[in-house]
Amino acid sequence: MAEWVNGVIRSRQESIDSLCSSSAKTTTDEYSDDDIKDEYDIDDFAIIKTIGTGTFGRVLLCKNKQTEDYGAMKILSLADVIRLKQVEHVKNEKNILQEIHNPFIVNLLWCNRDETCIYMLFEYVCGGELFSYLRNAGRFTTSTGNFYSAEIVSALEYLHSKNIVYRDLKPENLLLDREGHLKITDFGFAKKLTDRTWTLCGTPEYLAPEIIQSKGHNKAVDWWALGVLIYEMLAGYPPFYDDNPFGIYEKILSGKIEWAKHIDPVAKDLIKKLLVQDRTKRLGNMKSGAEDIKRHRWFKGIDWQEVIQRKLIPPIVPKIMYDGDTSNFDDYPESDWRSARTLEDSELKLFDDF
Ligand code: ISQ
Repeated sequence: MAEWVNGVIRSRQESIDSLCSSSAKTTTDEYSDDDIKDEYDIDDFAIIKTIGTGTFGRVLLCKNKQTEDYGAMKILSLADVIRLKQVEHVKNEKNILQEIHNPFIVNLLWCNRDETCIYMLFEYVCGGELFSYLRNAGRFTTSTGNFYSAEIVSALEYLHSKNIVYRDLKPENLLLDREGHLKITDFGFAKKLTDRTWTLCGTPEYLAPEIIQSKGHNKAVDWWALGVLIYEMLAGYPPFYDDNPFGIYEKILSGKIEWAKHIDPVAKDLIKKLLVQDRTKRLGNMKSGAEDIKRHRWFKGIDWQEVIQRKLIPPIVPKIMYDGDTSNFDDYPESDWRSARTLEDSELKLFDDF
């Protein structure tokens, strides 16, 4: 249940699929393409504990029995992926994760499937979700919000430079590493945009408005979500809220924002420019792209080269007592993921290229 207590608490939000229409490498990178290995077997890993669950899978802390390295293993039941019509999304997720290397995005190390499940091995990001820190703090100070939003802008700019739209920005999908830097997880809704420049090659007189307007518009959804996230970090609750999802949609579409008293005026100016209904006028989505956001006064004093090199000083440093410490994650009931149904050959075909 999503619930507000004194306007501050809400439960974790499940991502929804109902609104989805379709199915620079840096010096701080620790991994290369060679690290995405395919020679492991799931039995090479000792499963330790569930650290996250979703509608069709779970994330488990695991340990490589040979190297003793920890990892986060995301396991998805193929039968559930089919039942919930997520086949295309899961393929997108894998293809996109294999293409990207960025200090603020969780690193995929290995991926495989058998007749029952998909297995994705990630580096273990031990600090837990930004969501938990935000709920514990109530709201963040201006400088804390400024740090996280700078790292997110840097990550989104990187994704957009690769024509990838993330589409699921929220505090639940942002993890803190052991130093306190952000890592974006969960690319289940991310989408690689197809090159539509050719569509404008037709005879201009005959082009439909949606063809002219759709050029590049998809990236704008991430900049809107950034506006929501900055608001939520500074207020402690999101700008559009109702007990009922349709009430939320109405508020989003109303164009009205109720401003929490203590939101910094400079942050408020940026949020207003991100939460613009007309996507062609939304900051981040105009001809200078992310530059317009990076040049906003809210980021005055931010050296963007230092951001990407993870040189900004994190405002929160997670408490980690030992390697493989899971105390920054919630406890979840354990279940036997090995009992997932084996697929029929006809169903397995859907995952041929996985
Ligand atoms: C890495 N570390 C902790 C949790 C995770 C959840 C999803 C993907 C990767 C992760």
